[in-house]
Amino acid sequence: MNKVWAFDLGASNGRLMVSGFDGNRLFLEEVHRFPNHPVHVTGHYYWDILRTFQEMKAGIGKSIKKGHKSIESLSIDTWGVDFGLLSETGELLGNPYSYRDPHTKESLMELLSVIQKEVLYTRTGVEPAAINTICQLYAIKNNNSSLLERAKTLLLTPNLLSYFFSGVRANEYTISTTTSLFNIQERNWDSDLMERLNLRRDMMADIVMPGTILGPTLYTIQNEFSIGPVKVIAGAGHDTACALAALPIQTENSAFMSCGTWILMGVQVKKPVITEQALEWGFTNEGTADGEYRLLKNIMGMWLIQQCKSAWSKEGRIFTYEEEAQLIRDTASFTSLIDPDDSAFFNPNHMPEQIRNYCIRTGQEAPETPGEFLRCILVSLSLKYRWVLEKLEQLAGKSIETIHMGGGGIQNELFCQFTANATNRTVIAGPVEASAIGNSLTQWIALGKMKDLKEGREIVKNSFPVKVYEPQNQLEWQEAYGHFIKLLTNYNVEETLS
Ligand code: LRH
Repeated sequence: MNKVWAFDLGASNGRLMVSGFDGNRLFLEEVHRFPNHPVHVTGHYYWDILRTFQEMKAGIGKSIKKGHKSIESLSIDTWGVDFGLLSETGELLGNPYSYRDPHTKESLMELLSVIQKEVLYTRTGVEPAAINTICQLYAIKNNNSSLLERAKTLLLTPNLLSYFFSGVRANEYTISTTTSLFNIQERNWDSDLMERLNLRRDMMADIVMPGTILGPTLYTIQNEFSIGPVKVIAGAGHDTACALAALPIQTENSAFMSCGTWILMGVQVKKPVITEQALEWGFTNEGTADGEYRLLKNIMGMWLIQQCKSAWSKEGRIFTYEEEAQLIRDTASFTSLIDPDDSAFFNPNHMPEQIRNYCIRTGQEAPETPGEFLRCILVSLSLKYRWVLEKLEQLAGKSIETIHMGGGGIQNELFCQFTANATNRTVIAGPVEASAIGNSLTQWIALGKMKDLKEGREIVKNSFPVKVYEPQNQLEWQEAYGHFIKLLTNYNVEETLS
């Protein structure tokens, strides 16, 4: 059976999956998993991208050791917006900044004083936010301009890594649409926008569509592993685009949720939705693996839980997933609620303390025990999805009957059930490894082994199980939603990410 390597990198861990396809069914095997966190040093957050590359190569080594033969190609998907800079001679210039670096703190305001928010949104379809590539570049220009002067090429994270494998410099469509430098009408880098901000358009490597075969692996890679050439494919480079590609969505009346460090909730649309309302509610239009658009909202997802657990583990309190679930079950229902997207939660030193402060500030009982924190987070996230779902229905002009959830977050069954309860919609959860599977689909299509994504989704449906959650306890969830809306109204819902 032919196989491909799908590297799926998130902002908390990365993995190499081997995907096999026998013409009818897809098979997936995890070969290597590694932590992937930004490094905090001298007040900045950087990606240790060479370490990441080293881990990716360790994955290749393991795969070969396991006897995986006939690997046809590889592709890489990652989180959005971050990038690396290359010199004239093709060397990496420093460690890429993480989107959580505080250097962009002022840059959104500064940028919006040059380009009006509405103009930026109309041109790019992306919610103006400090994490976006455009703000990061603007911050570097203002604070570290010599770095930009030396830069010859900007490559977005998946494309930087595929450059390390192939030596080819190209940016891929889905990841390029996350930058807020991509003109959504012209479907290319926005030269005028860049000129107005004094950013160099010539740095932006050309955009290629998902499924472009960049070339064979470099000889150095082949020699290192004593293997022949493997095709390096720019499949869908953005993890969210990959996740959407793999979800077994059957009807137009479905929303998707990609559940990882961030939770992205949206619908696929043929044309971007760029309206005053969409801007006001903080919705973004990004590219899909089949060249259309995902109208979605970024929601601060598992990050809140990851950060609480990291604070607790420093105090020696470590919980298994089963223990976490039990703690949540043993805790009273709707005692305190937060807006998960409040800017206080973006990158605090101590997440539990921020959550407590938020509750006190908003006149609620503050959580004390891990169970209370976890329940507060999960319930609040689920209620936020209901809010997003209602707005999505209005913006897309259709009703949403089912929600397809994919990604690591769905391993938490309570989380899926809460989402069904809060939204009063059927939730179809699976596959967990949606991004890696979507990544492999774009490779199988590029290799001519599958016709298109429609066929790919059908194959996913027949290859991986899903779990269905029906809404429960509507009375109490309706009431909780009422409280949540009051909270958002009183404490400014769109004070997000900026
Ligand atoms: C999710 C994601 C999201 C972003 C963020 C930085 O992984 O790609 O779409 O905006 O990471």
